[in-house]
Amino acid sequence: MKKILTIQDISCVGKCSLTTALPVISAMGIETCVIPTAVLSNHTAFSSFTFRDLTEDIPGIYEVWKKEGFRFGAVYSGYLGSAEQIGLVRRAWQEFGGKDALKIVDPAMADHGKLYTGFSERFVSEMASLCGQADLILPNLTEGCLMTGHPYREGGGEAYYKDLLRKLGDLGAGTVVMTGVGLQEGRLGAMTYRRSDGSFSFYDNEKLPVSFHGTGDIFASCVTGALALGCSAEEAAALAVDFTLECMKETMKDPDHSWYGVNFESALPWLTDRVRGLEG
Ligand code: PXL
Repeated sequence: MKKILTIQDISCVGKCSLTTALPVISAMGIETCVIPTAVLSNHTAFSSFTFRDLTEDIPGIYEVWKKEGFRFGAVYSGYLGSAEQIGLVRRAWQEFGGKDALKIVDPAMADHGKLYTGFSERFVSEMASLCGQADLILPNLTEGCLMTGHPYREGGGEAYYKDLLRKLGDLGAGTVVMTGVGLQEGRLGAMTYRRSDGSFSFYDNEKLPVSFHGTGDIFASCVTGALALGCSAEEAAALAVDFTLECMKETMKDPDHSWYGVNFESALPWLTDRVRGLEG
């Protein structure tokens, strides 16, 4: 069985970060080990929240894991609890990812043109440096612009996105996958850029006239799972676009759906079937 490590917060209510990554990646048949970066009562899009930073607990966990000799096929980091944790992600790569382990970073610090509560300019530049050392990064438009200085524009065309992804590649990351890219009316998808050969690929699907919190984490978890199963970045991005859409469709079936996260639970059987298809 494949085994990955994911490093992100646990928001007790809100369906994001670990409460998304664990079920989604597990449903793909992959053992999902975790380092919780912080414990929050709920994610920060609610009007109030508690936040316990777990930075101090992580080195102790690493010491035990070193003694136990744990190793992971991929390390996927998301929302971090402090700037110091950026260094702890690097340590996890070195200490628990063998030489072939994939380093996957979702910079998870901003959306809709602004930083999430609690993140600073300094954090952005340190995150850009972490992204520069990763094999694959999963920034959204806002994070991509903040890390490169690219002007933020919703609805920019193909040339705009290609420029942005090239700049993100120039940070040093091997592959850039950006979700939420719409190049045509009524369509939404993901653009992938490989720095090694300068190639781009784009996959889209139907765009629903709604937006839900937490879809970025659904997308990133699904990409991570697919990569761990041996898919290319392009295949992983396409599967994740389709799965994210499936989650949103399931959410919209319920007129009383919550605003804070999608109904991924009802879409997990769909994902499991698609993964079986990959193996077949
Ligand atoms: O979905 C990204 C995310 C993760 N973790 C926490 C958040 C957010 C977005 O708001 O607040 C705690």
